[in-house]
Amino acid sequence: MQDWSKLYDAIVDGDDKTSAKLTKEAIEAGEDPSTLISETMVPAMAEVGRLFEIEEYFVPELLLAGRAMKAGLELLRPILAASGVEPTGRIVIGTVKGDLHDIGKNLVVSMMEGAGFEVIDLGIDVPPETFIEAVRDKKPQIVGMSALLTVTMPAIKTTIEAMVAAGVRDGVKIMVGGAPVTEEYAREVGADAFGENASVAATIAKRLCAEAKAA
Ligand code: B1M
Repeated sequence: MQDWSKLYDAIVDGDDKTSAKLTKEAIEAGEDPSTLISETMVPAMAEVGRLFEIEEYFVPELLLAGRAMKAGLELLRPILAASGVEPTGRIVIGTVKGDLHDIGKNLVVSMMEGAGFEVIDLGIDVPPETFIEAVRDKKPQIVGMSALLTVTMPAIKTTIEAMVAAGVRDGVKIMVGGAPVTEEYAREVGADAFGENASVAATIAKRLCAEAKAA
């Protein structure tokens, strides 16, 4: 892979125009989208998080960095999706209630699409009722929930409990993820799987889907 540190810098600096321009150049240079994301773009967002933690960055910088990351991801998404062949299965996914972070979730969506899944993306700040409605309407094999804040992580539990109460839990596999979420937490709240990152999530989704279809 070529040196794409300027793309890294563009994301850290929150420069969406340069991020898009350099991502385009990387595509034209034939870079593998997954490698570009995992080795350049995701580390840039981790650096943004570090700068926020040490109070060099504040919310406006987070917003700008998020926008710069998205500008690049939007260009890579169709390429990731095009690598899929047969529809592998259907996934309903969303960021849980109270949580506005969607960059990681969008990455998961792209990787799932790349793995051949039909993805119904419910967006951010998704209340339990919307997940339940989507399960009833779309009949997915998998429901994915993302949470990025320790204070919104409990919404995963609440959503699963609401799904149980509504009688829609048993027909689907549930995968959860996001920075504060752990394997242990996933087990504790009754999810079927924890996805540590987007590419692992796509691999696990294939297994879950096969299990759901076999059941
Ligand atoms: Co916020 N934020 N943020 N933020 N933000 C974090 C998460 C934080 C860790 C920053 C920090 O303090 N270091 C911190 C949370 C602390 C905590 O709870 N422990 C934090 C905070 C505090 C906040 C606010 C409260 C700030 C404030 O207002 N004072 C506020 C909350 C708003 C809300 O949600 N209600 C807030 C707001 C924002 C912005 C809106 C400004 C912006 C989001 C823009 C957007 O998403 N459109 C933002 C950003 C950008 C971040 C950081 C810097 C980057 C997040 C990100 O995109 N990471 C973040 C710091 C950090 O994470 N280092 C931070 C890159 C992304 C690729 O990784 O999302 O982890 P991630 O996704 C990974 C995996 O987790 C996994 O796969 C992805 C790809 O590999 N994954 C799944 C994710 N979902 C999955 C689902 C799966 C499977 C895998 O299955 C379904």
